[in-house]
Amino acid sequence: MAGTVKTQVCIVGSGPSGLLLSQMLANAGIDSVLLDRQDRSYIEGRIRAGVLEQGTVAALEEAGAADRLHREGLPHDGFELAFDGDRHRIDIKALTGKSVMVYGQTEVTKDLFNKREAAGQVFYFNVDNVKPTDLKSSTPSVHFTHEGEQQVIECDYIAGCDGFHGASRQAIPKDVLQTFERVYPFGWLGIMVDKPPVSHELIYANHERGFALASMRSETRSRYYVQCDVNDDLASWSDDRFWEELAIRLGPDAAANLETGASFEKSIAPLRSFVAEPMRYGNMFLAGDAAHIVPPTGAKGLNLAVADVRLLSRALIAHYRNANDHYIDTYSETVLKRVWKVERFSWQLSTMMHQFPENTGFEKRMQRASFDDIQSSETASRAIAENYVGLPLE
Ligand code: RFL
Ligand code: PHB
Repeated sequence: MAGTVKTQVCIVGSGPSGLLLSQMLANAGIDSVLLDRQDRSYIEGRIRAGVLEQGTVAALEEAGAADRLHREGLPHDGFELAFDGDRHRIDIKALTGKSVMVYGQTEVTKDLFNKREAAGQVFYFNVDNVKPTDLKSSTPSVHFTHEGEQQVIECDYIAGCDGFHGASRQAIPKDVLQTFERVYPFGWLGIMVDKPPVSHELIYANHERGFALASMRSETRSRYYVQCDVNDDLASWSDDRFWEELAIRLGPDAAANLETGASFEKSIAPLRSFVAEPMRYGNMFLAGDAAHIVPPTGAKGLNLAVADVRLLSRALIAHYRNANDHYIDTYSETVLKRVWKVERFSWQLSTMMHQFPENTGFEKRMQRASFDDIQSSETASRAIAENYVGLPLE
């Protein structure tokens, strides 16, 4: 199907941001077209986030895509911080009245795809050479190639939901776009294993050999991470080496319950903090990883993407329903205020919980003092808990 197609909103990127946006717009009677560089099975297979804030769950409920999440997700009322084997539980329920839900990004994406496909959403997969154009005009368009043919989507608005390596952010002129970045001098080696989790709650551990995280996807499937060199060869990380390292870093108390086995996924992810400003240029909006990246330490990436989409769908719905452009005009400013707070939290927790090669004894003692402060102060624990369960939308 080559040629020109018209729609109200052209959504570039069919990850969680793009899918949720299309669902929220469809619920309000607004048409969209979704395009992605990959295909559905590739997108569904990407193992990434695992912890959903209450606001994210609420957004999925509102979208009508939360039935399976409520059946299969694991509500968590707390998590642990560990420092050289000392453990401190952050009781997020007691401190904030809220909880979080453990449910994989793979499952969120599957649920949203199922809903969009059942509703007849127009998708273009495996597209190439994506180019958003005429962003300042009232008739912007997105050009791309699909199955060897040149294709154009003409629309009122473009939503750039195409992740960190996408084309949307690149379409903003260099003299307008400002970017802010910190690349961390290490990565996370993650594995998935079909064994019960070492603990029923997550454990974030700082050990002199490096960070470790014990997480899960279900009562029978665990997700574990250890800090590693970002250039490490995966082949040098046998399962045996991984289990040995994880046990040391979690400490003997936690490790006593560790059930090991053959991993079925193993990968290394870099850690980065990144923000692009502004998040609107003419009639194109950025949402999710297209505009910002957080290191995974606070479990914020997917949640931040969903918060963006909630604010973007509100803006577009107010425009189409009530001819009210207030939320369109304030989108970038409103979203960025929240983004920077979440960036701060993710950076702070990452800084406290990892071994940095350049750290001297001074920084190491600062890390320990931060942990001791959280352990002895309910106020300090509550500050962590409030960020972990998710800040208000605005
Ligand atoms: P995504 O998921 O990257 O989706 C973007 C989509 O855009 C497509 N695309 C293009 N399409 C058309 N044209 C182009 N030129 C395109 N370029 C790219 C891509 O194929 C893709 O389908 O962004 P989105 O939707 O904003 O969602 C963001 C989340 O995926 C992300 O924030 C989280 O996964 C981050 N993240 C984590 N977040 C958490 O909340 N908790 C976690 O535990 C967590 N762990 C992780 C993570 C991200 C990881 N990455 C990026 C490797 C672990 C890892 C390993
Ligand atoms: C995960 O389960 O993949 C996970 C959980 C919490 C994080 C990061 C990743 O902070």
